[in-house]
Amino acid sequence: MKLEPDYIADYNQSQLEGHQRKLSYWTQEVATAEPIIQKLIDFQIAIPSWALGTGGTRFGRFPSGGEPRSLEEKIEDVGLLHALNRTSGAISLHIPWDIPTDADAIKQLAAQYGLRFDAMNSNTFQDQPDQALSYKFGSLQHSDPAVRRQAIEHNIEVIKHGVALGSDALTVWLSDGSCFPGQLNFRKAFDRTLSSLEEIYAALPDNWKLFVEYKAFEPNFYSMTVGDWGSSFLYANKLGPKAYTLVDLGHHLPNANIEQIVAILLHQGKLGGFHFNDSKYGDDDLTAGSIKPYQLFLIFTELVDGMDARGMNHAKDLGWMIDASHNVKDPLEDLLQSVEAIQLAYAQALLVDRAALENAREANDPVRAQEILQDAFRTDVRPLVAEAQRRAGGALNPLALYRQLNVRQQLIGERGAKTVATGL
Ligand code: RM4
Ligand code: MN
Ligand code: MN
Repeated sequence: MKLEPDYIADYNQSQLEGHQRKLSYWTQEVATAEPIIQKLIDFQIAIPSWALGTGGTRFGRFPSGGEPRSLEEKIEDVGLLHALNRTSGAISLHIPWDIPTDADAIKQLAAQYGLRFDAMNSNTFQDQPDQALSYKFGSLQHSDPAVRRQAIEHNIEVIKHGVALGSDALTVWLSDGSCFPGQLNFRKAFDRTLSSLEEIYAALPDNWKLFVEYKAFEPNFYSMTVGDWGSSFLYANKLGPKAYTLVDLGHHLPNANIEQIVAILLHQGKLGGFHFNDSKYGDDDLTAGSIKPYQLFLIFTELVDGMDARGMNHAKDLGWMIDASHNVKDPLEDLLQSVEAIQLAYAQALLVDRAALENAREANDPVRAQEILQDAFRTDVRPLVAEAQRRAGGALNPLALYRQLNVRQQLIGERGAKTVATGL
């Protein structure tokens, strides 16, 4: 399904008066409104190819139809999101779930929707039907060099697919670890993983980055070989300047101070990418901002501050991606909500009075510091986000228009009620 530009223009026209009323406060009263709108226009968040279908748990999955049946249809779905919000201009592929058979054709199709290819993701956490050796006891850490070789070769294959598509990063998330005390020699697992990663690193093109993603638990529940930001940072440092840590919000132990982790990684020049989602308990992969919006804001406050301190480009110098699962929501609606939550947190972080905050800190005034942060967090920045989307050619309210157009019903009509997308 392709959105006719008229739909968006007509919809925006119908909402314009109310929107302009809310926006006028900003344009008249807030000096930073224009630069914030521009930053929002530039900011793009990649959509993972595995998040376009219905997710599930090990107990069940409840698809509601119209899921994309192929990579082409996944690109079409991301194109649809991007047409609505003009903020989802990239897609991230997981191999082998989404192998492009004709890379040129896929690249062209994506370009028609204004999409580029974000980081490529390898998969050595599942066994594939045609695979010679099993990853049951790990991949890059495995005791058998032949298994490690197979996993290394897979990652190199993923890089090649990415090169053909114009991507420039590889994300390695490993499920390697152990389920029981005594099962694994931690030192050997570390050394083997490092030397496997070194071989993958050596295969990276010059302009590529390697993102080492960490996760505290699951599917291994006693130890994870890349279990926390410290381990990831260690691997990234040992690998070299093209290697970075990737933070996935759901991959920490409960109550971890993620904003502090982000601040230190950025300060050390080793934060490379970000996976957005939200959680109450573990790697719940819920809609970004649905559970802890204040935490998301605090993280963005550190991101903006840390990137500015290093003179980084907010839109381009870190890899931004959503990594969520949609168990009871329409996946496309869920993604629209996540993107919006990220935009809102970003806009609020841009509003923080940095100079005043720094003064409060130097004066050891926690009351004032809290006031400054919460002043930004409690500001309704939705008119700024809507205006950025409108100026970029998107809808003032992407989710409302999605519903008004009955997109899911149309997709079910085109693709059927029982289609199943590849992914988790
Ligand atoms: C993992 C991790 C990875 C993602 C897989 C599907 O928990 O978040 O980034 O590729 O799930
Ligand atoms: Mn992730
Ligand atoms: Mn995850």
